Amino acid sequence: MKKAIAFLISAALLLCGCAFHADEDELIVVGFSQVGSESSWRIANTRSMTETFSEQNGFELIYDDAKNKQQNQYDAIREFIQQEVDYIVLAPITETGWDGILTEAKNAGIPVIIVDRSVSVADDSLYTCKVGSDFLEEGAKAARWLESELESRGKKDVRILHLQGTRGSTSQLMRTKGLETAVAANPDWEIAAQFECDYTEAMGYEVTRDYLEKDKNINVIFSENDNMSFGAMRAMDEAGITYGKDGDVIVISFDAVRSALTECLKGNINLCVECNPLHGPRVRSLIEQLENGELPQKQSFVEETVFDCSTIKQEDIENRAY
Ligand code: GZL
Repeated sequence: MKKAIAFLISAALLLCGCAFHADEDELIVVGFSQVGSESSWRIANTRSMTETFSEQNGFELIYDDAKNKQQNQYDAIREFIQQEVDYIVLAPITETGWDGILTEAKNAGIPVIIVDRSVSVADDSLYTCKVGSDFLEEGAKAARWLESELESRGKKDVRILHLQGTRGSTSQLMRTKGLETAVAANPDWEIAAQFECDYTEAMGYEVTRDYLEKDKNINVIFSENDNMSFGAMRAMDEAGITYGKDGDVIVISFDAVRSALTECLKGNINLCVECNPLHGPRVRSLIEQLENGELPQKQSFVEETVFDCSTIKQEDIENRAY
């Protein structure tokens, strides 16, 4: 209840433009509901959050791994409310299904910060702010690169095997939209098949292996994260299909974790689209603004780039933090 009163005071002070500072000696208690540990990206994201919200930095972090189940995120948020945390940070597994639980957090007077993927709620006052990638731009970047790559090869028609991430997650919805928009604009492009592979290497492998048994006429693999790409590459190796810079199949991959950039440097992945997981400092900055009685931007995006196998250098990899 103490926290709720503090939040109401801060909200009131905020409305009259005053600053509200928690007791400087008290740790700021943050409840963080994480999706799971499905990918290299997620591991790096969790590390960034746990390293940032340390006691040394003035925080007490209560961390929950939802193991890719939304119900576990509901349970974690209710636990955070019971423990009267100062802030709830949610990395939502999918976009929908959050109105009820976020209303409970709002009624408890606990600010909610959305990180990474987004939520689709009827009332956006249910969360204070969100920080993540512009996933539609990521998808569009990949599509623009494919258009120019095909043009440089004097090739127009392609058949695309599309490996999708967790269905209904913002990253899947928007990367898919980026591709499908480009396919609609390029009549000679065909999506031969789309499969949900849940961002895991195992599913990327199994789905690609099974698909190639019945159809090897694929020119592009559009894989919505690096781990699924690694699985698809293993399946193509087994099927005797060449890929990458000098191969028959173009591989487009998202996240750009170090192991994928290494494959890109070797010429095995044609394009790595960066999706930066280092959200710890970004979320901390949002909390510090709120602690100082400021109201952060509702949505902040992360600057990201792409890596092309024909231009990537060793030092691009050495400078990477994940
Ligand atoms: C993107 C993130 C996605 C990554 C996957 O921000 O939500 O989830 O692309 C991860 O690697 O599993």
